[in-house]
Amino acid sequence: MTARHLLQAFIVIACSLPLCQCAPASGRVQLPSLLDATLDELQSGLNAGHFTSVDLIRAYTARIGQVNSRLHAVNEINPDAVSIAAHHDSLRSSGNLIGPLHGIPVVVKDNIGTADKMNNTAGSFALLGAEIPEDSTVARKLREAGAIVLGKANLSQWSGARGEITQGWSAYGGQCIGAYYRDMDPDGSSSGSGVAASTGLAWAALGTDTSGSIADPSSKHNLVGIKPTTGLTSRYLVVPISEHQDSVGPMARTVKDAAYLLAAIAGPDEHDNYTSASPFGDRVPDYVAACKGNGLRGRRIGVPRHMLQLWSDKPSDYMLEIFDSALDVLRAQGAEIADDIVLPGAVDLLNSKYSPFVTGPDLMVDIPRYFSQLKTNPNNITTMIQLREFIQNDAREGYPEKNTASWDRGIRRGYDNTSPAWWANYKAQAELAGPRGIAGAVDKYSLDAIVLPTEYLSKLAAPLGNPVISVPVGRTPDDTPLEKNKFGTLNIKGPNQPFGLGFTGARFSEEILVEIAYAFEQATMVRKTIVPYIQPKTELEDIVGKREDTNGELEL
Ligand SMILES: *[C@@H]1O[C@H](CO)[C@@H](O)[C@H](O)[C@H]1NC(C)=O
Ligand SMILES: *[C@@H]1O[C@H](CO)[C@@H](O)[C@H](O)[C@H]1NC(C)=O
Ligand SMILES: *[C@@H]1O[C@H](CO)[C@@H](O)[C@H](O)[C@H]1NC(C)=O
Ligand SMILES: CC(=O)N[C@H]1CO[C@H](CO)[C@@H](O)[C@@H]1O
Repeated sequence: MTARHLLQAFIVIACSLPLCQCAPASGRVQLPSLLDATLDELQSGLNAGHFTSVDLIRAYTARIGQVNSRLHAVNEINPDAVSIAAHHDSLRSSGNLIGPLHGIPVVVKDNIGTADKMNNTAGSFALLGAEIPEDSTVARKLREAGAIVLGKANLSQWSGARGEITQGWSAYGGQCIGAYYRDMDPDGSSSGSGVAASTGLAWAALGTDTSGSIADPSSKHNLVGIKPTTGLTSRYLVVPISEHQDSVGPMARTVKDAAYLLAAIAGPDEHDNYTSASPFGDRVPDYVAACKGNGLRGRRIGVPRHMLQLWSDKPSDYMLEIFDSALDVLRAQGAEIADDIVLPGAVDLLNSKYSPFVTGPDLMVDIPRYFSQLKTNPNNITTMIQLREFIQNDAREGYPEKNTASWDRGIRRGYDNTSPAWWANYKAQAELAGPRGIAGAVDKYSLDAIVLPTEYLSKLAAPLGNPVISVPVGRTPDDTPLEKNKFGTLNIKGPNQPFGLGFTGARFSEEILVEIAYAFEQATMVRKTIVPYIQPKTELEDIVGKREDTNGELEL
């Protein structure tokens, strides 16, 4: 262990004392800062009566109002949030807590259905005004854990599955922008979930992932993201891309908070038969308990370094240096690093020889199935051809500047996911991603996990729905030049750009990954060292004890 690491370990011990819980000498209660507030901090403040859930809703709503015209992170706010919070406050004062997330505001990506006054648009006017028969299963489970769904987060429209369009843009929500440097491309497709959780517009967010859409934006927005194994969380009444790859998961600011959210939403669902692949039945592991001291001791972690060179966009020297020092931290915490392991399927997997022929046909079947589940379908859309027609003819949808290339291809080729050609592709891809990919490496090298900078890892885990967890690890230096994305619309590189360390492993190995990620996070605590340059101003101090005037407007 180097001197630097000893210092780091010392700082971690000093900082992990629960300073915020103590009232300062002045006697005035110190309320948690909403940029970083954890569930434990919020719950202890709520239980102590320092603030209420109504205060939280008012504070977060004010914060959304302060940044949303620039960042476009939130599409809708739940008009009933204050009254729901008031109900949760009265339950709390009579000692009746619904669950671990009691009275805590969460935003969900605007493809996760909620049977309330909010729409579920996937960012498109094609779904505005559509009604679903009930809550999506994950929204229901959030509410059963006590959470308040405060709003719907912007996203890359149709989760990025419509065509060649800047990440984070949707017709309904506008262009979402990242908060860490000027005109920051927000990545996606869970862009608004990333911005909302990272700038403290809610306690945390749910995103969805088909091929990196939770892990990648979590990395770019300085968050902990968990893309659960496909089948650990239900996709019922979530606007889909691919039944074989989609997964709903947490985007939060700490590993423990992400674990709380995962615990709330995981579990079997008769409406999503992929959940019957879970080995856990009703008894999902205790992901919160997995956040304990020594989760790295004795773990074997593989590093497929060759995968860093498989992309046209190679990691910078700076990123490699941080990555190598992260490996030192893993070793110092007791893990054994199997360096330079080889995943022989990775090259063919990552050059997309198969994946468009798996997820492309899936969406042609799965999106119409979503429409068929609607209770009201205002535009009478039932097929992909009708959906494309709507998008191409409604001026608000930005066509043709924003195209429909993914759907054009699917319609032209008559894609469907039951054809013999589809199964041949799926089998070929599964061989690369499984025996010649993660499962093969886990077996051959006796690994608990595989680690890489998140953006080099997430696509490897996508085809067979392997889990990924991303933890903040560093940021780009202040003198990093701005670089435009391929559309010339936003900057895809720049200074102060956060990035994450990503871990993947066997399917349904989330408990181990949470243990590992928690131990790494506690040994490094990078999140709070990286600060967004756009931040909302309102804090609980500005809200607590302040009255509403007769119009329901906040007096600040
Ligand atoms: C949902 O969409 C309808 C338009 O169809 C709109 O009137 C309503 O305000 C939207 N709900 C919210 C919470 O914005
Ligand atoms: C799983 O559910 C889908 C959609 O509800 C259905 O089409 C499919 O037949 C089901 N598969 C099995 C094996 O039950
Ligand atoms: C959808 O169908 C209903 C019932 O047939 C009809 O009343 C309505 O006008 C249709 N809406 C559109 C936008 O075509
Ligand atoms: C809640 C909120 O601020 N919604 C906005 C989302 O973005 C669209 C497009 O810019 C606005 O019209 C909404 O008011």
